[in-house]
Amino acid sequence: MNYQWYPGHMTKAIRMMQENISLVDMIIELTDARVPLSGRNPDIDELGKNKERLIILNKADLADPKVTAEWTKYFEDKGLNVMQLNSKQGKDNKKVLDMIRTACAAKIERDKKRGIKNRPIRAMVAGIPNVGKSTFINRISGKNAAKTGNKPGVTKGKQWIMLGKDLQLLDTPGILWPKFEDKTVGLNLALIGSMNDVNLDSGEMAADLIKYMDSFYKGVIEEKYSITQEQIDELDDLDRITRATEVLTCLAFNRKCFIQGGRPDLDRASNMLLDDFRSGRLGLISLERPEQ
Ligand SMILES: Nc1nc2c(ncn2[C@@H]2O[C@H](COP(=O)(O)OP(=O)(O)O)[C@@H](O)[C@H]2O)c(=O)[nH]1
Ligand SMILES: [Mg+2]
Repeated sequence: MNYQWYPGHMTKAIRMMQENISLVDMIIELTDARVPLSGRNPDIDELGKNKERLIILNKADLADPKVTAEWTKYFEDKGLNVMQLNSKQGKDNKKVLDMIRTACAAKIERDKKRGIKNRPIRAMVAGIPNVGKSTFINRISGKNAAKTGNKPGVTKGKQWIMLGKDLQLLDTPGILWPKFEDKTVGLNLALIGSMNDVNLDSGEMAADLIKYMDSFYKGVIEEKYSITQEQIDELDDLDRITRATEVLTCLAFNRKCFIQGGRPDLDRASNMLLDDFRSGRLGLISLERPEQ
């Protein structure tokens, strides 16, 4: 599969990031709780050295809570401030503000020693497209200050959002680019719906998802689509078809997805499965685990 991220975009994104980072004391980095590593660009470690850091495992409402707890420990062990969040809900605003102040505690102390008083902490939100940067900024600022949507915002100029009298947030998030060196990164981002679906093979993606589910969430798909062992046994030619086709065929039958001639519509079945996964209808599922 091919993912599009043009060098020109990347250069522009880096320049914007460098420019914005120089304005702030800290970086609030959002990643997707379902794919915390695929969903972040480790270059932020270099770009943001000398800055205070807070990692937010966003969309935690869609991730497997047990795995999210493991990730929290993983980042804590690296000495980073980390918390999980559902930005759509925004009920943890106070916790976020507390975490920001914790992350900046050492800096506030340094300021004090130098006799600098009441200088607000300046923060910037950063992350790859679709992790929820705009949604987060909207919720934390308590008003519709930043645009949400599936495209990076187009805000011009630098504006600061006041979060209490000691915190300022840059209204323009820093856009990072995914790091596609590992093949699974692209796949993971495609599965969570962060890549444009055009050019992506939904059958291939569904097969990968089924394989992953078989390993880590055994029986969940069969249960969700009422697929029985008898149903699978009834398929002729069983030794020629793969496990994914088997599952998708049953899913197509159970959901009455047929193409002309009454054959199962595996395309529609694949898309249905991907859709159900992305919207959380398969349950709370994480695609990456720290021990992997
Ligand atoms: N379920 C869930 N969806 C979220 C959360 N945060 C953002 N979203 C959704 O993710 C999509 C991308 O969000 P957006 O803020 O535009 O991402 P950005 O590209 O990083 O600015 C939108 O459809 C949001 O509604 C979250 O915590 N939970
Ligand atoms: Mg945005």
